[in-house]
Amino acid sequence: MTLCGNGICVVLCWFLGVSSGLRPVALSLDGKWSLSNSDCSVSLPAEVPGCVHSALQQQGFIQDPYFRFNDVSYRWIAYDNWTYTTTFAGSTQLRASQKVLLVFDGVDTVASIWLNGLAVGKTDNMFRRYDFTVSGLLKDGDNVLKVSLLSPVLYASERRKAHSAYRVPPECPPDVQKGECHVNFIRKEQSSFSWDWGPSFPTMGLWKGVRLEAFDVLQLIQVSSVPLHNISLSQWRVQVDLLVDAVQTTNGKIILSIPELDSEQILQTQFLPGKTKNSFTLNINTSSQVKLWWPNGHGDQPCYRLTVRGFQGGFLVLNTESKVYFRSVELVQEPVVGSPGLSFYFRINGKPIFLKGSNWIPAHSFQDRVTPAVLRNLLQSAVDARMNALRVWGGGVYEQDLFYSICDEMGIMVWQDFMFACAMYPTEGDFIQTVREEVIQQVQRLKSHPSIIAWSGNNENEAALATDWFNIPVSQRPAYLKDYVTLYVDNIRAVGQEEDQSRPFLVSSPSNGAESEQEGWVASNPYDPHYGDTHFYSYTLDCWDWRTFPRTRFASEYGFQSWPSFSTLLPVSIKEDWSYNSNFSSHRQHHEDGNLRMLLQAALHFNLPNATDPVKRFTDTLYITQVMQAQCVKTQTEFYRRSQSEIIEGKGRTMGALYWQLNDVWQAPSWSSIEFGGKWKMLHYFAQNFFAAVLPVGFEDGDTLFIYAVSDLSHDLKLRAAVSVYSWSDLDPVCTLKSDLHPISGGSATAIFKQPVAALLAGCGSCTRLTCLLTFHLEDSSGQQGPRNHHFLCSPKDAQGVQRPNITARVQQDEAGYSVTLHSASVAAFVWLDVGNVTGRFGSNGFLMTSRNRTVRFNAWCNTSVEELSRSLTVTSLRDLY
Ligand code: BMA
Repeated sequence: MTLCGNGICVVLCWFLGVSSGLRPVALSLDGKWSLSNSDCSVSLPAEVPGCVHSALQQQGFIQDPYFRFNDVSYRWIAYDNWTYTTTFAGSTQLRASQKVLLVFDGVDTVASIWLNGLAVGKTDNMFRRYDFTVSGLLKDGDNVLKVSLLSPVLYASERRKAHSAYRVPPECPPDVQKGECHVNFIRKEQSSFSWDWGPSFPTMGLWKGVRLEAFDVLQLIQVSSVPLHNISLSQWRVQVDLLVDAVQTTNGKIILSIPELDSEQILQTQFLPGKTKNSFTLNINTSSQVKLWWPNGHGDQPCYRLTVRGFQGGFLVLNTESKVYFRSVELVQEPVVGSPGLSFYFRINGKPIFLKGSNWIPAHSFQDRVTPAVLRNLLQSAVDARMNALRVWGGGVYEQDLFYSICDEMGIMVWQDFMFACAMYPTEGDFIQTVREEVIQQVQRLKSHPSIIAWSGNNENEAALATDWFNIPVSQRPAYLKDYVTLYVDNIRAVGQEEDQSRPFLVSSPSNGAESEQEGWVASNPYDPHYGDTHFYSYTLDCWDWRTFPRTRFASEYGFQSWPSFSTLLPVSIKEDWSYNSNFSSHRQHHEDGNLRMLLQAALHFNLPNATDPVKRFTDTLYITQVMQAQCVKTQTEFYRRSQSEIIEGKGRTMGALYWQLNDVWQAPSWSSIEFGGKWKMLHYFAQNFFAAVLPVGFEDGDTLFIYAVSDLSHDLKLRAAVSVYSWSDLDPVCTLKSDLHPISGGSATAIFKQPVAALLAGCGSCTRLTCLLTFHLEDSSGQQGPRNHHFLCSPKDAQGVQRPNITARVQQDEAGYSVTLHSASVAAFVWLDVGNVTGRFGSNGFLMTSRNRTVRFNAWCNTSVEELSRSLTVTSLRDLY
């Protein structure tokens, strides 16, 4: 079958002016503009697309905004108003066209737009595309286009003042975030006024392209296609929507075709004047075999080429080509035997799928720096950690097209939030109006992507109301509930569902799904584990104790903070910052008591660093926070994965584990598993194992050791657990045990080993909980299946017999790349290889070393050498800290 060659399937759109025979003209206005502040004391060249902060830095007016405390030093930028100006030549061809549109793909955020001194329009929503008709306003020769941006901070504050009838909380972020207030009053990236993992950089600018489009007949604004499956007829059809701007009523015919599926449809059509959405259906030839799109780990992601051509009186008036992928998605919420409540899981192409992954936040405060390479690297890292899903969180941005195209290609399922988070929102007419348009445009833009499997109205706003985060007086509660339903149900959901019926629509995350709807859209407890999805954070409870986790249907957020590595902090800090108690370390921490909580959690199981050298103590502390985070998230994720087939005390059948959070917006402590710049934290290396398709999970319940075999495969297996008991003081196992072979169905978690720890140790030399630890794996007749795992019988800080491993390392190069061969003198836990600022990643890292030698591959992302790697390499394990 011919698929879209090499993933390159360009969308071509061109439109012919039929009457004049002229092609429409598109004139890009991207490139160098000039920029000035309100009193013209600062003026400079500025790149479009781009933002004020980036322009100021590029022209040397400011330093790196991420350096040290610059987020606070540069606060003034967002309190000023800024004007972007460009001059362009107005050709006769442009001016002769029937219609000329000035198109902004994204304006951040509140602006008035002037062409040759005349006002052409206003903007108030960074998530919308704007176009303004400028026919008649263009001159021959030079035309001057100005975009005047209002300070987003002052605008938000004005809107807040104007909203005097009642509060729309929260007014301001907590002080520790050093942010700006009232972000909920402006339709802009909500985390740009600060978040608990990110700085306050309220950006301003033209963050997407600007151009003129001139045409005589019609212009295609958006083409989208959604495959729909009729199960009873086992037939596919593709619904194709064309958003068209026609100069006058245009009759003609449309030809839809997918040549590879031998499917074509010719339809008569009439485009009415102005902007209209026109829907067509292409029935797929039932004798053609449709290859389906599958999530990563469940199959391939084949795509087909769809062509749409429009003719008027024999002339081609539109011609576009795009990709179509076929898959179905259902969110199953139905009664569960032995459990009150409803199930909550996704069925893709009829197959129940456990979602494994994380939550995505903006990859930079300045979106103009999110390059294709940055996106590819992060998404490849997600896939390399065996994720099949990401949630695009509602406090950031609707990501750029490329993000979703890569997810399509890689099989990453996307749970797409609408951009509302952790707040109440106003519901005045103009706010609702702009939100409706935002939702229409975003759904039209994104709905062709098979990767998106669900829309979700907001992040945590149902929970905020239900559990009263903002101390709303009881008497006023009905008004807030009404506003909530107005915004998310009567508008966002209604508009979203009108545009796209092909996927489930959730109103909030977390929510109780269908049960929330029953309870009037705000459930009394949206965290109820018997329904929907949950978010769960606890920093004080012991994360090694799985009993503290909710046995939920679907864990869409959970996590622990850690610090990024020293090499990531280096470019934004100086020597005096390199201690855990420095002003810098507190400044970068935006979560109340975050630095302390990390150490308290770590101290439950580990000795904390006590080096006298201050820098070593600092880097050791960074390391121990990563150890703590990796182990905590591992324990919690393994708990969710092993809970997929069981109902215990009425709870279970967990079908999703999306930890908080995948990536970082800057160099600071956060819940991420990937540091700003792309370096993997220990957690990300752990994810490679805890998200493996076949995984052994070990845990204790009432002093009995259980090992579960978890399988995401489609076929059944027969597996046994093989357990090795090691003494902390010796690299040779004290004893080994094997279970019987057990049948393991595809897509299940099954207990295959059970033994009281005391009995196990009694049969194993002189082992005690303090002197020994366990490793285990799954195997069948063909050998080991899935990764090796381990289980500590006590906290490593209490372990007896732990030796200094004195690990030595040798870097080598062969045809396949680089490798590091380690030699250890003893059992070593959380062995961590770090090559500083040499970018790349190891095959595995943070592992438990129970052998004298181990070779680890290093995949370099840039040119390096054995010398550079040897020079940069440090090896740390738990025993090196104290
Ligand atoms: C969740 C998220 C974010 C936040 C994270 C960590 O609630 O939705 O708002 O960053 O917790 O606190």
